[in-house]
Amino acid sequence: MAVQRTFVMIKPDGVKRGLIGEIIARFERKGLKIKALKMKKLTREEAEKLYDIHKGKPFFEELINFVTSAPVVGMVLEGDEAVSVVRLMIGPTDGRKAPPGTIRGDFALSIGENVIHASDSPERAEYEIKVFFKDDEIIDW
Ligand code: IDP
Repeated sequence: MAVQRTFVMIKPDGVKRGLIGEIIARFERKGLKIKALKMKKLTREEAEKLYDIHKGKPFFEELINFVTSAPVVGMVLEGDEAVSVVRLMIGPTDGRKAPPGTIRGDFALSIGENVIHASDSPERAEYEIKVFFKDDEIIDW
């Protein structure tokens, strides 16, 4: 058993469409533990840090404009193999190709505005958690 932490962020489209509760409920029902939870409006600097690996790609500007356009909700989830479990639950990037039953499969119809972000490795999770949360916002329980 490998207990991991992962970073999840409900993107502006998910917040604006009123999907916060629906999405959090899925993670709670799965048995993942919420160790931190916060709504915030990302600054451009924070968004660029969060998505630093995509700098230079054709969609980078569009992505930064999108994730800074309205509030997002970030969370730290903990559980056995949390990184891969959450990636399975959110589905592939393109909402049009994501299978029904996944979050993107059920709620997204776009590759850019795809409702949710989740870290793709434990190392990336630790980096992204630090961009979004201060140490004392993560609760040990
Ligand atoms: P992921 O969110 O499934 O990990 P990544 O390839 O890491 O997907 O891309 C990060 C985010 O960048 C995506 O979730 C999406 O919002 C945006 N994105 C990725 N590819 C495209 C694209 O081709 N056009 C527009 N936006 C894109």
